Amino acid sequence: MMKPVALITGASSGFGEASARLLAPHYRLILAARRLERLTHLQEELQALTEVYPLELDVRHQADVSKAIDSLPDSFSAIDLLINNAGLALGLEGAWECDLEDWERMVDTNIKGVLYCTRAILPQMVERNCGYIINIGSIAGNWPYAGGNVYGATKAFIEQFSRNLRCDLAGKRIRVTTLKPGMAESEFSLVRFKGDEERAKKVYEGIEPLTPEDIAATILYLVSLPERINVNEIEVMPLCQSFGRTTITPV
Ligand code: NDP
Ligand code: 8X3
Repeated sequence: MMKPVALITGASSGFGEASARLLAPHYRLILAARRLERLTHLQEELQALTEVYPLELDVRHQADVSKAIDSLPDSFSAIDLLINNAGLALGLEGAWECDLEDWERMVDTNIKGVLYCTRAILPQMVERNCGYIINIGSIAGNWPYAGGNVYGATKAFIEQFSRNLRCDLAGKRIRVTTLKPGMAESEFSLVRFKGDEERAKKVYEGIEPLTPEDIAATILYLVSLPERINVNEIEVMPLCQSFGRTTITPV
């Protein structure tokens, strides 16, 4: 029997790349991101394990997303698992001083990108009455922190969108999960701090953050569960991370 097909957005780095490696024995893979060269390297690495289709895609562009999904080769056109993982945080400044373009990029990628991919793929899942969508949220969608302003809000959107998807999909054999990771070391901070390697490294100094492989293992766990189980939300932190008290600051 042919292996099912998984589409992973943001597969050129971090969680997406690690998930491609762990899912390769179980799925044929469509690996999407803007950096095609990285995807083709991953294809070479994984080709002994599975068929890989590298897809150069910017999830912010609806027409491109829709065209890419419509033009998949026949053997990849029925998608069983969609991992909406592509995303980013930009900056950590207060809301009054941060760059409006950063806010727009986060909304375009973390919200609109997820909407475009989901809307392009969901009809065929509904038609076949099977499928699984894993949306990568964040603890930042639950727990506010200074400088998390729009990033955290985009991830809160993901959580509620996923819940509402479940309502729309009631009675269908399509599962939806929000996976909410805590601090994990990937290219996330390098992107957030716009290439400032030193600042990015400092985020993880002296602590043991999650690794991309930890999140990939959580995804493998989710997809291994019997189809009758829908995990609505799963929040994962490194042991060193916990909750802060609310702050009281003299004004
Ligand atoms: P990385 O920066 O390592 O990976 C991000 C991935 O997203 C890259 O493959 C990048 O590929 C892709 N991407 C970014 N913008 C676009 C775009 N416009 N179109 C297509 N692909 C895009 O970060 P992580 O692996 O850590 O992040 C993955 C997800 O997990 C994100 O949604 C992030 O918000 C979330 N997250 C991360 C946490 C962390 O602490 N690391 C914690 C909680 C959630 P390319 O640049 O090639 O397009
Ligand atoms: C990434 C986790 O806490 O850096 O989503 O925002 S955090």
